[in-house]
Amino acid sequence: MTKIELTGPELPNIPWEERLHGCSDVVWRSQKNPIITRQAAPGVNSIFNSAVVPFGGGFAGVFRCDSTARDMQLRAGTSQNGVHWQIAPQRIQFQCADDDIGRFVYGYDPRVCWLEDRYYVTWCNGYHGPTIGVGYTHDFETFHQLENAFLPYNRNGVLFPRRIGGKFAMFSRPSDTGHTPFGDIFYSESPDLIHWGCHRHVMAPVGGWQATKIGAGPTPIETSEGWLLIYHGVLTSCNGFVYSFGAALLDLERPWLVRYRTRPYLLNPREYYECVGDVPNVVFPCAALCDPPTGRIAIYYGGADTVTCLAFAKFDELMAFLVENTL
Ligand code: BMA
Repeated sequence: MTKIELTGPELPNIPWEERLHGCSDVVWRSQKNPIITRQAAPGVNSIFNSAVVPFGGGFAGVFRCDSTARDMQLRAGTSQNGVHWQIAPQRIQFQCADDDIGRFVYGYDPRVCWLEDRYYVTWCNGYHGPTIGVGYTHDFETFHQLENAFLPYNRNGVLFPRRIGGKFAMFSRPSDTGHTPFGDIFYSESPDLIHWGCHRHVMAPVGGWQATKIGAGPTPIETSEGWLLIYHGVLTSCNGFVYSFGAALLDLERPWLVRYRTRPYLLNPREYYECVGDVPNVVFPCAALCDPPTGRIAIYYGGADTVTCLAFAKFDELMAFLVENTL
């Protein structure tokens, strides 16, 4: 097999910590975890399941902040180093041409994707149940909201960072009104980011850590041999759901075709801040940064629905693990 290359722009200031001596994990945690706690913003119960991107020589992001009133909000944030974050004291107020769509009900689990000329935000948006909200920003100060991508009920809407076959592309996970006990990843395309169709099935739960439901995580990462998708999977234990994450490599031009998919998880809840919190036993990835020249990958994930954490991987090692441990 030809060597798989990470493509895309370089990011020399990517947050990075080497794997500790004696650790053989393919994905390892930051020693600074949790990097963001409720102390980072006023009136906040928890900051987790959040998305970051390179921005203006540093970093910016959209953060899931559940308030002390337990409203599920999105707030903007900025950082010089990707580790220490300034989170806005108020929620994002999207500007929207249609009051019915723009009315705030709740927003959670954001993803952020640089696509052509702006940063798009997708999130789980309350509109007669959960569905996929779509918006954009140029500066992380003013945010605009477009139409919801799908009918309720849907979650985990994740845009691709470029058009595929001339169309915008998104993963999503049709679900229900509650703590959905099922869930497959689907692919959809759109000519305009408003009208979505040509839906294709990508992956179903298969057993083990990914037995109950699965959902796309960070924006897919382009490689020479396909899209690297980091995704969460859920196991139903006698004590409730356990959220882990793994990875898959999907066909470049037809991303609903799965080439490789990890049978073992890459990271599962083990540390205190992943096992103890508002929802125990959750690691939930929503963003990844990459630096192609060094192969460094930094993964941002929520811990126990309470804090935001950081983990690291090396691209070559991750790809070798994926190929050697595929389903
Ligand atoms: C999912 C979402 C996530 C959350 C997870 C575990 O359904 O609500 O935001 O992290 O459940 O509670």
